[in-house]
Amino acid sequence: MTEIFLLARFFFFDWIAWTLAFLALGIILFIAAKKVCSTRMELFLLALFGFSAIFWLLSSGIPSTLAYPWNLTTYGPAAGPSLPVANALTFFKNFDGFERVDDIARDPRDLPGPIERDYEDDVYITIEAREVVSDMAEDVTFNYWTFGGQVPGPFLRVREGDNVHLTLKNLETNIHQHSIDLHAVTGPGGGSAVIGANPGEENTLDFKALNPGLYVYHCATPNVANHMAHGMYGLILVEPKEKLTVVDHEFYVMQGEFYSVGELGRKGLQVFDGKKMLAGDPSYIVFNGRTGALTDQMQVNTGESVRMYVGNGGVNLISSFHIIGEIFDRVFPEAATNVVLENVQTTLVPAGGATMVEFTAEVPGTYILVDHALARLDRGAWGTLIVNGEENPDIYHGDKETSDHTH
Ligand SMILES: [Cu+2]
Repeated sequence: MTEIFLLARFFFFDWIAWTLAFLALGIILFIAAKKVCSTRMELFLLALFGFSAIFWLLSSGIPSTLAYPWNLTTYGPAAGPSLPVANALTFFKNFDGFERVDDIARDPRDLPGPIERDYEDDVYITIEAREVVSDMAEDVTFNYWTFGGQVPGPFLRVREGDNVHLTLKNLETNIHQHSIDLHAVTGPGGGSAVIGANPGEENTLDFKALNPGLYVYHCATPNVANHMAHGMYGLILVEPKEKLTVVDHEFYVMQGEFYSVGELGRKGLQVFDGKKMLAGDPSYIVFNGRTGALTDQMQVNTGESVRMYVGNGGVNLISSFHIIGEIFDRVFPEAATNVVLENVQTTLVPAGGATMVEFTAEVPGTYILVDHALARLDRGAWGTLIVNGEENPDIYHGDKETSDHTH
């Protein structure tokens, strides 16, 4: 309930408090004017004040919290990003019944290992669409829509040529229909045409993984951008028949944007802002679902090889992925498994796309993962990789103690 109280307080201060302040001022003026003016003059002054007050309140902007675009006019192939009023009301009515997730961030180490077999097989996967409540930052609460209760969704791993049987369960407690469009699928809607399920339902998609590579999957229920901006995306790796090289560490990182009516850092439950999303003006830009999600989970030793599977759920921004102080020995651009670039500083991760980067850790210390459009760091787009081991003065040396530059 604290979140709802904070939200109510937000509404109050954003608008109602101003109205009350003007009313109080009006009453004071009325009493003062009564003593010195004629009744006619007093009515005139009062009307003048009233009009000024209304003009001021309107011109300072209809309070953003009340300007929620219930009926936004848009020109996409389906409904725009306004949430139906009934859904918003159901949300508040059921607020205490929603699943609370302690940590919305998926651990970057949470991915299955390499596929050992060298033949095609049938693979059965079930994913639950779960609408939950969790924190974007301390006391900043979001209603996340997820695959599997965390952001990003589970890392799926199959082999080129596999027959995949994917079931989507939409929990009964959810409010919205959900679906999955996998960019690894050849067929209408990337599978969303047959897997979409209403709350309490489940549907299965069967597909053959024809093309190797690392692909984004995401919810494709209209308004698609809206569902993605609530956290509904993940990655599926279709390993090539020839296999990827074996590395010491694999990590799973996914960038995404969140759009709230409350500005950056505003505490309490946040209301989704469809207008900000259409304008491409996110409040939060984060790795793995929330600010500060990647801290000490990614630890490697000097001399060890690392591969990162990096995706971008968007929905608007292209990520300029970079690790401060580390050069990518190899990049598989746009996650194509048969193209390799060597010695890359920063690589693009398109909205709805992915990349794979590989490097060997050589010098111990803390390395910061960023979207090198660096203003985005302050909205949350950074994480850390920790390299442990002996100093390597042939490669990196200074007279001062090394320190990490997180500040
Ligand atoms: Cu959805």
